[in-house]
Amino acid sequence: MPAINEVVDLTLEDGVALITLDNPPVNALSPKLMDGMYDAFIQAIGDPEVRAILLLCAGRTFIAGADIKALGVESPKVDFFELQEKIEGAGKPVVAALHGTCLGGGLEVALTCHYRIAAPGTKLGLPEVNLGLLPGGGGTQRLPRIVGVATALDLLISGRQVDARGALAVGLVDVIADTTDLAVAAKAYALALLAEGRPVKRVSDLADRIGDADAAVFEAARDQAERLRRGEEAPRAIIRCVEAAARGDFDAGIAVERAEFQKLLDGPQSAALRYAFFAERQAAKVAGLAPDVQPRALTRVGLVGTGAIGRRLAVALLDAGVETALFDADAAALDRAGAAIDRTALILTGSLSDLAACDLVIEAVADALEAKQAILAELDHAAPGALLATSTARPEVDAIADATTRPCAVIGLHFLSSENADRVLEIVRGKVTSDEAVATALALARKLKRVGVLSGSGPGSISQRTMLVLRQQADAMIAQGVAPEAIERAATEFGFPTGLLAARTDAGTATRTLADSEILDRLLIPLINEAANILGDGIAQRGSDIDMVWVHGYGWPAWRGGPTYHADLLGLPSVIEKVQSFGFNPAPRLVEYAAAGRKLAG
Ligand code: T1G
Repeated sequence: MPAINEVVDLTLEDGVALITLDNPPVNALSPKLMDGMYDAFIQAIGDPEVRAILLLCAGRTFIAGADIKALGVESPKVDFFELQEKIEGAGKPVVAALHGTCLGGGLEVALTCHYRIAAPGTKLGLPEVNLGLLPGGGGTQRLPRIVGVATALDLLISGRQVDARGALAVGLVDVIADTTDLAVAAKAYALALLAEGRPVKRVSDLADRIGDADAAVFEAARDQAERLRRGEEAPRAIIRCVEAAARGDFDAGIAVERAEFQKLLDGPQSAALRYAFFAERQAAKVAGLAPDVQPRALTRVGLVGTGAIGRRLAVALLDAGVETALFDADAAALDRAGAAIDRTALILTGSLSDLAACDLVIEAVADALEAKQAILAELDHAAPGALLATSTARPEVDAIADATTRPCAVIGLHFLSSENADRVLEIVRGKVTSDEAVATALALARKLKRVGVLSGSGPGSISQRTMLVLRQQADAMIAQGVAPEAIERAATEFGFPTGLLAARTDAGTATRTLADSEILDRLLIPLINEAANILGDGIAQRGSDIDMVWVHGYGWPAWRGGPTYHADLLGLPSVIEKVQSFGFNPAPRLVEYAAAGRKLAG
């Protein structure tokens, strides 16, 4: 049998048609992949030699979802539902062989197959809600029919993944492969199904699990949506789709799902969340890094300082599987930290020389320049082969690096950890910090499941300069008689988590009332202007990096993209007018991009 196209192959072995997809890096459902799948299924279904069909993927994972870049931009010749009807309607068993992360449209395709076999370690999920969407390929109708309404709502609203065993337990997969070669196991499974004369099993025909929901289940789902995703539209749309599924008419449910999906796809929240998806990944791309630079292995990391940051870091590193040594000269403090961290793998030491074997040593001592310079100078000698990092939130990375004989080996690691969002690691590059140190810091971010964002050191990092402006604006309004609670309310209405500005308690009585929109302008417009200054100063590589610091460091609602994304939505000329109305000088980058019609987010 010939290859169908460059991403879909069709072969025949012992009466089993193998449809193999190969669309790196994650076998995303691009239009070409979908068109190729459709042609392959037409051929395999129509071929009398073919007694069963196997759908499997080459590379690191089964289909990880629709091609997010193509959504709303490029459509396949064949409608996704037409492809699904072809698969599910096949008169011969269709088996999906799953591995890696079977997500979104990938799981929806798998659910239209009649049987599913998964390699151990496979993860499955419908994470569309993270993109401001819902499973637009029948997922809201088929998932409840397998796992029941309550479990389906939880999976759809949280967007979480289940592992192969969990999927087996709830019926999402039928069997877990017991060999490392999934294709061999899947083919054997298909042949066994034929030998046993097992019928085709259509998920859309299942009905006994969707009757198990009463109004309380949907009410609980609405509460979960409000708690987990305040202000987001997708969770409520998902609930409406699952309510349609619970009514039992599959085709009517699909019609509801299609309409709700399109509305979300056309809406502003999904556009922002898809922007944020790629912005997160773009941040890890550092221009100018030597192409052959290798990060350190991060086998063992040393920590100096047993305060809150040191303890939090020790736990994060140990949980990421990194051998961790914690130093404090004060034995009692070390014991207290050891007891609080309570991880047997943690190495506690009172001698800096024990850190000599570390790839990286991070100082997390009190936030005073002299103390940081002193400890880095000692580490310079105690751990001569290690990269050195200062966890300062202050703009003195260069001054700290100069306390050592090898400033190129020194980098700043700012673990933004507000209680609202702590998924960003701001990597502050000193004037002479080496590419190796930057690459290692990015690798550390990945290991700690944080978004690594590179910031120059200058008069302040991305987070320091922008947060400072925001606080100054809040303080100025309070000084003019605006109630702190009013500022807090406007910020939370916008979507910030509560406590962002930690309203000051020493404010006098409120004598001035401003509309929420005015408060927001006074908070956000100067912040945007400072972001444009940061870009102009070369402290941030791109606007979307600044957005990631705010979304994952301070809880800017991801469904609003971030400061520079927001500026583009407002329109840069309008932003400039407001900047001037507040008495600020518009950043040159803002003026330049407005004149050129360019996007600040980049
Ligand atoms: N579309 C396009 N590109 C994607 C992609 C996708 N779905 N997923 C990943 N990539 C790119 C990513 O940008 C990066 O590119 C590279 O692949 C590696 O990704 C109809 C509408 C699969 C768990 O939401 O969760 O299906 O930077 O760095 O850490 O109902 O990617 O190398 O150029 O993240 O190993 C639903 C999203 C889509 C899954 C792998 N699916 N992806 O994580 O690698 S909507 C998702 C992920 C949908 C249907 C609906 C993760 C991953 P580059 P990576 P990773």
